[in-house]
Amino acid sequence: MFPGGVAKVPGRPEAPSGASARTVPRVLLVDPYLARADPMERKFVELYPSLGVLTLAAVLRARGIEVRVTDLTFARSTAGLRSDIRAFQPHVVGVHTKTLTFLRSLEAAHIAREAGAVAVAGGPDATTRPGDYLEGGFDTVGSGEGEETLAEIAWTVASGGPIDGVSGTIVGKPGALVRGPPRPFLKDLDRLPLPAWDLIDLDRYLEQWRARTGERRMAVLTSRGCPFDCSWCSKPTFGRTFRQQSPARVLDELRALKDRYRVDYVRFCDDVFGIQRRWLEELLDGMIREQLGLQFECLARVELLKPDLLKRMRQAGLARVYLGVESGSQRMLDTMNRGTRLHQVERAAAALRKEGVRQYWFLMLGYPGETLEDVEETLRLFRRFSPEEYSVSIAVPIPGTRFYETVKDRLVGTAPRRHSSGGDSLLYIGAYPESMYRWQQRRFRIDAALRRARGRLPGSMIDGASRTLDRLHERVAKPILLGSRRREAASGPSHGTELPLVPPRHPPAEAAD
Ligand code: B12
Ligand code: SF4
Repeated sequence: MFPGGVAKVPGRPEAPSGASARTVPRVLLVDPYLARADPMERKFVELYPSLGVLTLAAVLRARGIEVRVTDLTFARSTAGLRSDIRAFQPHVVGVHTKTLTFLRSLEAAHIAREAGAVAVAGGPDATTRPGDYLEGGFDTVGSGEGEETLAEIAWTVASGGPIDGVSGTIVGKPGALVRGPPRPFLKDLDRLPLPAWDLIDLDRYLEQWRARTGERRMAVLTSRGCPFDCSWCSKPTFGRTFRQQSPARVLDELRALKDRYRVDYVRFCDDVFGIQRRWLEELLDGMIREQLGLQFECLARVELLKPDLLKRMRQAGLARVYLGVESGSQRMLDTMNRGTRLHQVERAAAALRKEGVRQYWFLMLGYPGETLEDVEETLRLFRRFSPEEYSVSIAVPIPGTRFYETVKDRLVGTAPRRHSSGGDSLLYIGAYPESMYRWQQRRFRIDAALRRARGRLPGSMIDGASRTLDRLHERVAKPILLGSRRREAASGPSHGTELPLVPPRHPPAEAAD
């Protein structure tokens, strides 16, 4: 079992010299995401700094802890981490983890421990599978919401105390994990200081956005958690809780971004933005009243986007909405426990079009129970509304979700492209072979390209091409691909237990722009 106190970890140097009850802790926070390592991200760059890291840093600083951040996002390698640790001599190195960055997180732990620091993993991936991080070299995992936990770890380490037993931590190894007492969620998000934007090169992020889009874009979070319960969704950090900041606190943050960093476009990163209508109206009124002149985008649920509300959102600067449409089949929406009705999708899509707001649809293929007729319904819906942008991903079973539980005995092969963003492989034995889903993805792409040509080509030509594509699907592709399922069944696909890669919740796999 993990022995606890810093200096007792075998094979590691003593805690940084002079640690005592009065020592001010030094914490280095690391975001190990390296954009260059992800081909998908390189292609469709969607770069924002991690708000988790920036909020943790701000809270630690407010507690009198010395904090620095090593953000590898624009780095060429992890070399900078070594030099930062050498220069700062932190007591604690806290690493923000996502599935995508697993191996680089372990490397960071190794570098931290070599330098005598305590390596702490936190964030969505370490919270989901703490054992892998502990086995991979971390001293402890700060599970779930991290502000209080990391502050307590920092003070404990700096004073030479043992860290096993700190609330919210997990130590040990797979099969023998030892959890500290549970850490209650923060009650009042308004008490969080503004994110520590000054600790990273924020201008680098803003400038890459300006070069791409003409706007200085930044991410803002107004709430934590989501009360809905879609069966494929993983919510490792905040679960089904829902807490939000007051509209006044959000306005403070928007004003600060505008005044200090000349931000003119905001992405609200909430799981679902504007869950409570009155709250949203208050925020929108504030944005209009204060003439912030910001444009914004958000992820919303279709049933919340009533036409009158949308008008107000537009006035306040709404430029783009991400919609989890997922399927054009009501039966599939119900199977996913999505909680939305098709007529709500149609109403929201039509209202967005009317208001001139760009819509980005998330669509999902391959969810258990889906038939080819369901896919046709999704394609028909997609054709009717031709969203400006979209992604069609193949459903990814994420551990901890009901979807994963349904298919966990049928996981297949190994997750391809370990370092890419995922969502384009079938990771379990589904109703059809992976090639069928890939072909279906292509149909959506071709169709979207045809619709984009509207205005340049006669409508009849576009509709004709669509029909030809459908015939090609029915008469050629479908029989061949269904045949390949029979061949696969005969030869027996290889089973595996590799952890599936990331979920299909985010752009930008196939933006149709
Ligand atoms: C906004 C967002 C994005 C934005 C911005 C990303 C960014 N740089 O932060 C965009 C759209 C660019 C994006 C991209 C991706 N995202 Co994203 N994203 C989110 C989202 C919706 C909010 C993130 C956020 O700001 N949370 C709020 C902060 C406060 O929470 P937090 O980061 O989890 O941090 C808290 C705790 O985790 C903990 N903590 C965090 N770090 C540490 C470190 C230590 C040491 C400790 C003790 C604690 C601790 O304390 C923090 C404060 O309480 C989350 C879902 C969610 N609700 O969290 C998904 C989520 C983080 N994204 C996810 C994924 C998969 C991705 C992509 C890989 C998608 C893709 N296919 O391309 C990319 C990765 C890009 C990248 N740079 O890493 C997954 C991660 C799952 C996993 N196990 O890895 C999540 C959880 C969504 C989900 N349910 O699947 N994402
Ligand atoms: S998919 Fe969106 S709405 Fe559904 S549970 Fe997850 S975060 Fe909530």
